[in-house]
Amino acid sequence: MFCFQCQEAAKNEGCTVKGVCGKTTEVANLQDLLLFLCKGISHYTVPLRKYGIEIPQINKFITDSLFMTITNANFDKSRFTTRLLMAFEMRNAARERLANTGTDIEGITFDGALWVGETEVEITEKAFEVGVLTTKDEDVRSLRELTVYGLKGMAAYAEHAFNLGYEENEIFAFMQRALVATTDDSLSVDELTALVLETGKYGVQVMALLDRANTSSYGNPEITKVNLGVRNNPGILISGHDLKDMEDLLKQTEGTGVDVYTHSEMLPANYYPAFKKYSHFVGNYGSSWWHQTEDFENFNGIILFTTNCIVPPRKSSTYIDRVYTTGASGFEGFKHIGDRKEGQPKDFSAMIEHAKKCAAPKEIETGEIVGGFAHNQVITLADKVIEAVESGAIRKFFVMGGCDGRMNGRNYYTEFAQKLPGDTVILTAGCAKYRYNKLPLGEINGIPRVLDAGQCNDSYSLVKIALALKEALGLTDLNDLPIAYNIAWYEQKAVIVLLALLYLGVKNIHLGPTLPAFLSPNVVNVLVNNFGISGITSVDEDMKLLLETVESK
Ligand code: SF4
Ligand code: SF3
Repeated sequence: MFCFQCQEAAKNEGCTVKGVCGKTTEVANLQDLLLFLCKGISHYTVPLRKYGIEIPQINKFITDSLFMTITNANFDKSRFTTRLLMAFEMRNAARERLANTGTDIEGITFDGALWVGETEVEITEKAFEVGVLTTKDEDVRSLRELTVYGLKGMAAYAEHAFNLGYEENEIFAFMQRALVATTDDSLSVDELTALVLETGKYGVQVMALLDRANTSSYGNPEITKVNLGVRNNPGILISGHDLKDMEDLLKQTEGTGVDVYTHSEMLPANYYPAFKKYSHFVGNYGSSWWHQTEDFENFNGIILFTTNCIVPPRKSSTYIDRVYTTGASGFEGFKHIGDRKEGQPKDFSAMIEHAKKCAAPKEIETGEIVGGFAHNQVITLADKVIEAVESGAIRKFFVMGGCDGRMNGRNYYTEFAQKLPGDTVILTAGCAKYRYNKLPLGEINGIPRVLDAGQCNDSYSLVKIALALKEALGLTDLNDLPIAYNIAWYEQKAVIVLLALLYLGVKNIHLGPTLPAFLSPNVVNVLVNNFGISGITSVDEDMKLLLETVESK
């Protein structure tokens, strides 16, 4: 195996024996092969579109498959094996459709469009031939992988939107066209760089789509005090990003005596009017994803993963039989809840019965946190915010969204938030917020100093807020706003968020805690020269630099 797609890549170079995340060599190889076959299928679906032929099952299959290979989403070998077999079927169907158009399919020679393997040995051997390192030129490899990781993030967001009945063929078409482009040896470095930026363009489009899907289905997030304490009933702790699962779960648990709590990235579900109305929806329990081993022990009840991030449990963990996965997530040893049947809600009944037999959660903290500052809510507060900026009460905004992770160096973000002067405001989205969202950072004229817009995909909200501020302050360039970007990344959804920001022309982003291992030195140079991207240094140095950049404006 070789994998360097996330911030935990071993030695910041790549995992070669077993993933730091816990992914086994076997699963890593199966994921490589699945991606290879998705590229192969796309070699047929891209030309099919020239005939106006769209195959919805394939669009869904490729989207789900990309999503399943995101860091910490799915560790279950059998799910990938089944998918490889499905991939062969999908590919055959697409090939046949293309042949029926009269196209000469013999001209399609990409190996992933042709290869069929049946035995485990064949699969294992093939995986060595199709992984990341088969692209020898490190710059080409870097740009190809940057694109693929962006596509994985895009796929995750497209999937959540799809679950709510929102989809755009243009996004599926781009994903497949870009997959094919990553197999094209004739593309120059400049062309691949353009592809990376185009990925960012579709990143904006998919986040806008998901925002529409979420807000049309559940209302606009509103300022909410989220309870951190517990009640005395058995509970279900729901984690991940999928709001449709949240809806189905709340409906099915109503009146059963089972309470619902959010964990990690599901916290923003508390901000939606459609969910807030349920009296058995108690609040948020615990912290960001990597604290789960401890949080799940303490919770005592059922845990439901709707997406990443899963931490493989220790052998001694007592919660293993209380965990369920659904959607793209999976882990051998956890129970999996299958997809919804056409037009029906997902069936959580067995899990709810199981929950009834569990003890109530142990209280690990009390109090509240405030969130719900997505674009619609902030824009209704616009006058107050603009007045604070114009009077100097707010000197600067710091976008500190993104991911959280286990690395010790991430204390940087807590310290940074603590040391920020009192006339600055943090704008956040994603699980990075857990590094500072429980600190007593106070308010400015009634505006909290940490404004949480929601999940990582709600970074789109932060962009909408920035655009509205630009307009209100009569500026022409987003980069003239008093906003600094100090973003933390971990997995591939952060990659699509980053590419979306670059596409929108945001400059001088600080990215940490380390720069991605998949960026070659030359690609880093392109990002530095064209976008002013830089890594983080020390809290004090970065603070000085980022505060100065504003003052000079
Ligand atoms: Fe390593 Fe990250 Fe890949 Fe897991 S996802 S194998 S930690 S680089
Ligand atoms: Fe977090 Fe996994 Fe990235 Fe969605 S839940 S931001 S790390």
